Amino acid sequence: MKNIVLFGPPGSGKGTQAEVLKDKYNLVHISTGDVFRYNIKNETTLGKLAKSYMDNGNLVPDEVTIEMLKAEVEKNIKVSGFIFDGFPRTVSQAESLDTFLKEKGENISGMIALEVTEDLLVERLLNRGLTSGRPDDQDEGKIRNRFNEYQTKTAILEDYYDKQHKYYGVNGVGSIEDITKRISQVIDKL
Ligand code: B4P
Repeated sequence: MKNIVLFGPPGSGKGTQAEVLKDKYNLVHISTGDVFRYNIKNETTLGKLAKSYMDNGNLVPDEVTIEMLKAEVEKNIKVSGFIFDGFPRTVSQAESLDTFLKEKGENISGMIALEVTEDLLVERLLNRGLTSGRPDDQDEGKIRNRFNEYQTKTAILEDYYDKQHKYYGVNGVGSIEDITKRISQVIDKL
């Protein structure tokens, strides 16, 4: 199996690229952000809990997110691999994912990190906020808080995967097609 962690700060294009790559490589795309938003829309217990965190640009607590991720993987047995988009976002999530995959005789093939400057990210997210209806995209203060969460809890995961020789940085600025090509050059070698 090819199991890819698609990584990067908020708005770096993880979701955008995962949508293209899942078809190209026949992988199952799991976006924790999308699963949370689905639950919020349907007003489930999980959705009600996640909403207060997400609307303010905070991370949803690990214990909730990890269990949800495992359930999403279990729904898809006998596939050729996964693209994890927006997961892991903390060391605890990364460790849980490694343990969980190991129990299944699997592992992470590589982490592909999209690199984009913060000013461009703010511009992309505010732009999406004009049409997405997402409260976390409409307010620059909340967007900056998402970056703060990323810097304090998530960015460290680059070291986590680098130590396992699984870190691949990719320039995330340019056309969507060009970025897909850059990512594909990495995936093809995994
Ligand atoms: P997510 O839904 O994961 O998403 P994101 O960080 O907003 O964005 P992504 O990088 O996927 O960007 P996208 O392609 O959409 O997270 C939202 C929230 O969910 C978190 O803040 C947190 O509260 C919660 N959450 C999710 N996972 C969690 C976890 N594991 N633990 C705890 N909490 C969790 O692109 C953004 C915009 O840029 C789009 O408008 C797109 O069209 C545009 N764009 C993309 N590529 C472009 C390009 N090349 N050029 C120009 N524009 C581009």
